[in-house]
Amino acid sequence: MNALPEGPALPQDRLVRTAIPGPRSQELMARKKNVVADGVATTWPVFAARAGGGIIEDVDGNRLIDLGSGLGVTVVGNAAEAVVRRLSAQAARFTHTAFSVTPYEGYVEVCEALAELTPGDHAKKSALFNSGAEAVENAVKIARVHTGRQAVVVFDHGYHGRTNLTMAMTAKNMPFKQGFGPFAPEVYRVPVAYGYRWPTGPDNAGAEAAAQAVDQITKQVGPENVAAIVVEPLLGEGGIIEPAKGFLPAIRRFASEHGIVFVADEIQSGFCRTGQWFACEDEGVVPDLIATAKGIAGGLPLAAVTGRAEIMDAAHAGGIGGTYGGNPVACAAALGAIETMRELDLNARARAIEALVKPRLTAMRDRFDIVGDVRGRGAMLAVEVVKDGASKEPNPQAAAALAKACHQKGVLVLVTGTYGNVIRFLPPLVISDELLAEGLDVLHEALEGHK
Ligand code: PLZ
Repeated sequence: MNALPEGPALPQDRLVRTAIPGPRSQELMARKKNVVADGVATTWPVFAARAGGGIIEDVDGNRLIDLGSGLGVTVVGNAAEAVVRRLSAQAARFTHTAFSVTPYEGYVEVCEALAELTPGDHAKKSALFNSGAEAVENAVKIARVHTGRQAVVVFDHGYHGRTNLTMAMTAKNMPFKQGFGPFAPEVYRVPVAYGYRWPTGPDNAGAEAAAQAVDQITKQVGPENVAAIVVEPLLGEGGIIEPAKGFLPAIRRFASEHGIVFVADEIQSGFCRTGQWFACEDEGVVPDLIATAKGIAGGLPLAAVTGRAEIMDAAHAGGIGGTYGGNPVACAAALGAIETMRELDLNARARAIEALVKPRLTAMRDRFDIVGDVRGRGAMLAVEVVKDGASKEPNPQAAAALAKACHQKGVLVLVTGTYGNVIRFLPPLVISDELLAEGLDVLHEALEGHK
């Protein structure tokens, strides 16, 4: 492709010039060990010096292919031109006033963009926050005050954050919850349509999982007690699980029938990642509220809740907010990121990435018995690693070994999933076709060399 405007200054090629991690990274890791809490772990003991396009350059001068986007954040690439330009100009004017004390235009402009870009043509309003978890918490607060109800329904394999309420909403215990309880009450978990592991097969998963979820909500919670159903339209940390067709529309219908606020957590799947502005558009699902973060601001901490004006307005004045939410520099970055997504048509680019990567992953599945499943959309793709195709038994050891082999050759892939056996690909959308192909070559070699 390379239809991108003048490429970033950073050379767009893989270069492994030291052992990985190199000596300088090792030195920094030793310093980290002394002063950074052990709970803050790192996927890869390599320290960044520069990043842009599809490359992270480390402090030893190695250039690594980035298939992770810093946990799915840098959709527009690192240090994207429009992001840097706009945030620098804003930082020179002022860096903070607190929107709730002295407002500024950038916040309003971001909310205008969100009203335009999010699904549905109803009147919409937004509130801005700092992190994904904070956005999810606020979506729940708004849904509760709007409905006068307390219960929150979430799904198997769901991930919503690390704060107390969002830990309760997150499915996986280790490492996210272990030892950190007690967790917030009134959170109920129901099945999701995980096609690959659905007992009666992927074709039945959508309808059957929806029926089970509705049945459990009805019997165990009572729909009249449910404030919100919160779902990731394409589950990220749980293992890039696309709910089987029909599942999301059925849950959306059930929510409408019972006055339940349907909240889409698009923190990982939003902003062109899946080839659409938001993943829920794939089945035409219009959420009442949508939580966004990550891709929204090109790497600056910003998050949002956007939704039906009458729901968003339910909270009393001063009921939602925070010191930094919608920071002016982060808002400027968001406007730069959105400008970039539009200008480069990153939705089309995400679909082109899928067209390039998915057939290669499918070929790996056909060749290697430990590659059990290939899934995802756009630039949110994954392979699920198993002991063998027949048993589908999760194989987290092999997933970790494959990721490590890729890391040593200078390709950053992320391992995720409830069973720790999913290798996921969340590249920046401005990565070149050449780097993507080379990253896949390295994974292919790692599979060849496994065992
Ligand atoms: N909802 C769907 O993916 C963050 C977290 C990784 P924050 N995902 C990456 C880790 O180990 O912490 C995420 C998400 C979805 C909510 C969140 C939370 O967003 O910005 O990390 O709070």
